[in-house]
Amino acid sequence: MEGYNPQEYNIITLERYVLGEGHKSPDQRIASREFTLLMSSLHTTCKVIENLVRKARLNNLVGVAGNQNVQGEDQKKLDVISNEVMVNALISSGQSAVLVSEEEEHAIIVGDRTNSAAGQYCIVFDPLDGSSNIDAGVNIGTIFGIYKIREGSTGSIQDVLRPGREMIGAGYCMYGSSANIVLSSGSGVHGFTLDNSIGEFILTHPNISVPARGNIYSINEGNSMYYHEPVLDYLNSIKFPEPPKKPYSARYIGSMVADVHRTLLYGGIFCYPADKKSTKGKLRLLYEAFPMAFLTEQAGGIATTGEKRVLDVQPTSIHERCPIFLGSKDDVSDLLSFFKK
Ligand code: AHM
Ligand code: MG
Repeated sequence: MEGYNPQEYNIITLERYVLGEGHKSPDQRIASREFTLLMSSLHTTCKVIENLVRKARLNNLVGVAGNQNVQGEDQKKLDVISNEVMVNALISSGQSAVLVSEEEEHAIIVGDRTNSAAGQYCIVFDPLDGSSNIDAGVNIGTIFGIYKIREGSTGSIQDVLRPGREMIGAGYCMYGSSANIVLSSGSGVHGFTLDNSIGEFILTHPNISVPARGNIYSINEGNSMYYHEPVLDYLNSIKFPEPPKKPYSARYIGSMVADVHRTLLYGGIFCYPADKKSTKGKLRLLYEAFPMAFLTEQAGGIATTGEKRVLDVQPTSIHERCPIFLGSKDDVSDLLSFFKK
């Protein structure tokens, strides 16, 4: 048939992708009906949150909720509602054992709350990251990481106080000009775009690979007066390079999801360092740094604290913070050379 390309009609939805991956995988932790159900509840959650975000201004969902979270930060109405949506969806999926949310002071042990058998997965998440950008309609996102419950456990905080390298999957959904889910269950990183007309996430970015070198740096330079020497020296090296090298461009949105998304696609480096004011940095280890480090490594990049691989950090509490530098292999290696001096 003229003008007919069968490939154009071979649409891979997120559901189909997860089912296919499960069937292919020798890894029993993801090759199961249970994992598929969990992923399905996660991506439905993202659709619900995306809908709330799009209509926030119209439905009077902008502004603060009047509470603070455990970090002492003002919660926005959308932070609170997104958390509610996500906790409910994950509990009712029947697949979760432990939930850790940025918006919940304590870990939720699902078996205790529901009096029913818990599932096998522990999900750590930031339901709506980039709170300072919500009211301006700038890109924000949901971040999640997944651990399989430890052998013999029925769900306890120890199931999530584990290094990020033990995660079996991680991802984020960015609510921007389109909604994009980017995820990995340990075999590369794949991106899906929501087609609102059919209500499905469609595979649009298979096998995302972060370029080995970029020309963009992303950091809140307003904090420069607090930075330690290695970070200052590195920044100088990319802003005032020896000719014929050209200086790097600065891009900083202030939503980790959006800044990391750009870094994965275009390359370069994203940084939230520890400094003289924030001695452990700002970003949370379990549900911000680990998932993004997992994705970066799966895409062929590096994620470091400056001292060690992010995924090797041993968490001691669920809301702890961690410095992070992630992105292109060559760019992050250059940064690390300043830490070694
Ligand atoms: P949040 O979880 O309260 O939204 O804070 C996390 C956000 C990240 O998305 C972003 O990378 C960072 O905070 C920006 O912080 P700053 O405004 O200090 O640059
Ligand atoms: Mg956050």
